[in-house]
Amino acid sequence: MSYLSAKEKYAAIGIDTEAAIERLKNIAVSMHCWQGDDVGGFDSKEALSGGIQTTGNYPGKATTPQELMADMDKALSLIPGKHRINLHACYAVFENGEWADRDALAPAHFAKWVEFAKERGLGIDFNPTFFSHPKASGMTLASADEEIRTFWVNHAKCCLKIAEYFANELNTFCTLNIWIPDGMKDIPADRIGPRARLKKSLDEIFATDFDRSKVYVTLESKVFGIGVESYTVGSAEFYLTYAAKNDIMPLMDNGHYHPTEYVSDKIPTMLLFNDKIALHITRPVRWDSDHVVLLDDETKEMAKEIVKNNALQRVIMALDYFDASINRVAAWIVGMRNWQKALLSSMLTPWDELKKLQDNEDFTALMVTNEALKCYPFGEVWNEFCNRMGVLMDDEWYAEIKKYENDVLLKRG
Ligand code: RNT
Ligand code: ZN
Repeated sequence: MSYLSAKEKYAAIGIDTEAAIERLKNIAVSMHCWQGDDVGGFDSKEALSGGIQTTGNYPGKATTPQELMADMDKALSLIPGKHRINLHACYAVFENGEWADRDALAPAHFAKWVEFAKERGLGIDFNPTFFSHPKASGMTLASADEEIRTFWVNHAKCCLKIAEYFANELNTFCTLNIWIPDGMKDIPADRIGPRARLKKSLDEIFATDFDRSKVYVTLESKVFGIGVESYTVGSAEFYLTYAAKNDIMPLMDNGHYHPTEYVSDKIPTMLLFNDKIALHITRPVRWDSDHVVLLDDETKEMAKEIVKNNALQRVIMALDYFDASINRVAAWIVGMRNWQKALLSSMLTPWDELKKLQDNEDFTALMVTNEALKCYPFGEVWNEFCNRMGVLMDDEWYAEIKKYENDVLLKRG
């Protein structure tokens, strides 16, 4: 089937494929830099900590800022559209032998990233890094040790400044996402104490002056991590309540809930009570495993709740996964393209019609129609989109990556 006949088929059910293609062109997704080096960063040789883990040792990992930037460039060249990049504080680029600890990071340490983003017309999103650091062996913002807690409060304050710098330099907002690994392996004696300290730390951080129209602060909750299985300070209700009371944006990572809970079901609720929300799009396999995003049912359901509810301007979309067992550049491309496909697939769905069936309680027709739609020629529209955006098709781009692997990645020491 050609694009033209696909276009006709969709037109017959009231869907304008041209409008969908136009809409998709303007959607920027934030691509996380940490897929490129297994969440390593450049500011220390510390092992990854904080209860998150990459597994695998596929060759060719980026080990310098230059390599990471080259790999991101390669990935972006095979992803249709203009996007954003997402950095962590541990990706500071130090020059001429200088180094700064996390509580002394400054905009200058990210000048190379601004240069990179400016040249390519990308926005930057940012994350303080509360892990992989000697002072993060226990709790961070919730620490009972006042010196440690203050160190991390200061880190977050530095990051607010850096986020503002990104926004000013790049003329677009900067999302600043706070996720801390604080929790306990075993049953806590005191659950409220650490949460009270986290609340206090957040209050101190947000008491600093920053431009909320440019820096969108988001808070990411979690249910558990490796080594912190029994208790997580920054739980869902903790951050939801804090965010609601302090005019801050909640961020939902779809790996951070009990396995029978779905973020697709949470999105519509959150949209009723928040101007904007943020997502970390990932693929949890049995746990918060951070597998590469596929075009699976839950990914499509999440996209549906954004597109159908006309919330593309209200949901900040970032990817978050780290797979070290496959080609890391391919991992970016697969995940980014799949999220775009999920959005497109929702744009090609006659939601008004389906909603009517639901409201009329015509559940048989709803099921039949939904199933029939699954065989519509969505792939033709996706290919047309890739074609118009000047990027290779799904069955073409991997050859480019294989070549890059042989020419570049495998030559890395
Ligand atoms: C960890 C969170 C967090 C991290 C990144 C590296 O469980 O999902 O978003 O993955 O900040
Ligand atoms: Zn996340």
